[in-house]
Amino acid sequence: MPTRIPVLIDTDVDFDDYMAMLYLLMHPGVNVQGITVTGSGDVHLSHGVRNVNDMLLLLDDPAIHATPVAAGARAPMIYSNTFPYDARKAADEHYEAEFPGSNPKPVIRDAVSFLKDYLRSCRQPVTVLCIGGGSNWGRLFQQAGADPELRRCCQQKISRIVMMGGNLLPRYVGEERGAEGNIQPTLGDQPYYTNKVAEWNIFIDPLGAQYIFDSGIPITLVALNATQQVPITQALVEQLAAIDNAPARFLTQVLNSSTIAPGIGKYLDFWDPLAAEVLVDASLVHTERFTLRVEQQLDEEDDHSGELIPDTDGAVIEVAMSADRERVYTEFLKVISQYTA
Ligand SMILES: [Ca+2]
Repeated sequence: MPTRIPVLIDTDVDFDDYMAMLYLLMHPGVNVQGITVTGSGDVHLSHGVRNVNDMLLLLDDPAIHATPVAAGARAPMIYSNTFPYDARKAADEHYEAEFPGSNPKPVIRDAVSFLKDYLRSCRQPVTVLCIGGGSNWGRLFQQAGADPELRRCCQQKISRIVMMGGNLLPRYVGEERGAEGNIQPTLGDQPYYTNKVAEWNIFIDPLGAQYIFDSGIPITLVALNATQQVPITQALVEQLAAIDNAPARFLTQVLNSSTIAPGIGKYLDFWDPLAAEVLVDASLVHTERFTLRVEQQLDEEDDHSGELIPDTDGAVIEVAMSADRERVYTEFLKVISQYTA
């Protein structure tokens, strides 16, 4: 039997994080080694940790129930931007969807220490799925900057980071391939942030993202340029609803919740699950290599913080610019429907 890909997931436990996490936990070619939670993204930290632990019970496998879950950052590395209150409340309450029970296993209190211990002791290189912004891994790479042994360990033990985040603006890659930021559409008629150029994961913690970019580890960035080609459609929700297992029922409840359903077919993309699928099968997207830096300067009047800027001195990043939509849907449904514990 071929070896399964060892994966570490870092999540902010948004609705689409459940799609990504369950996809990887159910994938026969993947072995999830640990899940770190950030409280600087959508969910609040303690709720996020509890929700991930309880989500593990959806899978009928004691080994999966015991997957280590570690609590990470409570705040970004820079600034204090947050997701909207309503989005955070919905995430805390796991979109009104039901878990089978309460997972009693203890929570690991320090995600960065957990990750360092894991990397130092693991025998096989691991792939990192970063779907909650850069606040946890950014802090680890900040420490690695002052610790050559840790930096070497990271470079030897992490084969790739697949990160959902960012967008390359039309002014850099042309109107047809460009993607605008996604801060304003989420804020509706209360645009209390002026930023029109960034994507949420990078906007929340531009410094964390920059530390990840500068880690020296190969990075695939699953950007809005690719995810906007794969909307979450009503047809997909219906196909998911037709699958008879606990994870599919949970995901259907999430997508049908009053907090999510109005966005189906409109502004909700296959953000995090696309990144999870790309981790397993890179041919689902077309990537191009850019050298990029993350704009750090926050300007309250016309904010560009979190903008990805092509810069010859920047970090080399493989950016997903387009996606094979039909294959993305098909592959997702296949893994969810064919799961056996
Ligand atoms: Ca997320």
